[in-house]
Amino acid sequence: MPDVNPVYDKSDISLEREVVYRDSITSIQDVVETVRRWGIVVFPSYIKKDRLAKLNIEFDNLLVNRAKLGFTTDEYENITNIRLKQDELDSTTFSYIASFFNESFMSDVSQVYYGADNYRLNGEIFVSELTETQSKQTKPPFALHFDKRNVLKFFLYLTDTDERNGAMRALPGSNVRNRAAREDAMHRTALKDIENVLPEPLVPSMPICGPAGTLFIFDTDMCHGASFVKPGFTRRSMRGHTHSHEMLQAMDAEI
Ligand SMILES: O=C(O)CCC(=O)C(=O)O
Ligand SMILES: [Fe+2]
Repeated sequence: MPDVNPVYDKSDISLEREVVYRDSITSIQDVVETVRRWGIVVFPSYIKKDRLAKLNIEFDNLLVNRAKLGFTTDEYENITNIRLKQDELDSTTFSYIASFFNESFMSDVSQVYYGADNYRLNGEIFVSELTETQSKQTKPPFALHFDKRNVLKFFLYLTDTDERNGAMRALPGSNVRNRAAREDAMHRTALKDIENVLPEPLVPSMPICGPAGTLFIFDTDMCHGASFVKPGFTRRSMRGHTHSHEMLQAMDAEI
């Protein structure tokens, strides 16, 4: 059983699009307040076509050359996930990725979210391609879950994304109670042993859909999980992982 009670109070959660989607970039305060309250904020078409095209070229370069580049790569269940370390990334060859994940918008958000000097901005960048999901998946990243190790994620879709090609599903508002449950579990259990998978369909969710260039910012205490990818479809994405120093220390202590 998960460490968290799967029955959420209706007044704590919302599946209304308007609650978390924004038509244009809003203030840092709105972003931080929305992520604190609902766990996620979504900016469809955050980046424009020309910049998106450059990011896609760098994405292809990473995928093709992944064996030579020296980063850890996970390949399973039709997922290819390259785990970039920002401080080891060649910022000349991959200049668009490096500058995207260093934007002042992201550091301004992180600074207010975690407090000045209490975070590492996008220390890891995961570059992922999902193709057809072969069989029923019952584990993260597909199963609805919260992350055992809490992170603020800057998640960018490089392809138009909906439920057919793996849109991330989310339960806005579930972060508040999950956070309490996770922090409580952290005191009793090793991080790796925290029970973090939620039962579906008892726990509902909404797909986070958007055109290529959509950015969403989410706190991984919110219930989330990828949709299955249908035959012939692909999802490409990149996400920056911004940890608090406290979480980085807890992760170091694990090793
Ligand atoms: O790929 C997805 O849609 C889910 C990813 C996930 O679980 C995460 O970023 O923590
Ligand atoms: Fe996750």
